[in-house]
Amino acid sequence: MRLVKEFAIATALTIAAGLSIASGHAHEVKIGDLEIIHPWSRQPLPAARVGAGFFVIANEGKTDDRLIKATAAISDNVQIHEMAMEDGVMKMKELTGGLVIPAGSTVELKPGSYHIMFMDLKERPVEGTAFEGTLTFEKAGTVSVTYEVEAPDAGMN
Ligand SMILES: [Cu+2]
Repeated sequence: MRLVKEFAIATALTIAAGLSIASGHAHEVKIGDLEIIHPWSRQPLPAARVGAGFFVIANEGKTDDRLIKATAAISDNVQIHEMAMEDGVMKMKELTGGLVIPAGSTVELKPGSYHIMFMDLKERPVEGTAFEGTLTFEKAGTVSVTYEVEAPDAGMN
C-alpha cells in the first residue's frame, strides 16, 4: 500500500515536471471561426476543493456560437459559471444553457466574471505547470486547450 502511494506521488511529480512551461507567454488555439486565447488557471488555495479556468474567446464568424461543455484532466465535474447578483450578493451560478459567443465579438472569461469551474479536484494545479482540457462549442465542435497555472492571487487587483 505504502509503495503504491509513493509510486503515485512520484508519477504525479514526473508528469508535473514534464508539463512545466515558461509562463507569461500568450498561446492560442483556433477552431472554425473561433479563437481561444491564453487559457490559464490559478493554483488553488490550500483549503479550496475547486479550481477555475479563464481565457478569451473571439468569434470571427458571421453566426453566434455557444460554449456548451468543458472537460479537464484535473476534474470529472467541469462547469461553465457566471457571476450574478443575488439579493445584493455576487454569487457563482452554473450556466446550464452554455455561454453564447456572439458573431464578430469577444467574450472574456476572467476572475469575477465568467469562468470555467473545476469541481471536486482530482489533482491540484501547481503554479508553473499546465494541464489539459477540452472545450465544446455547439457549431465549431470540440477543441483541446492547455491551461497554464499561475499564482493563487493571479488576476486579482
Ligand atoms: Cu465558479
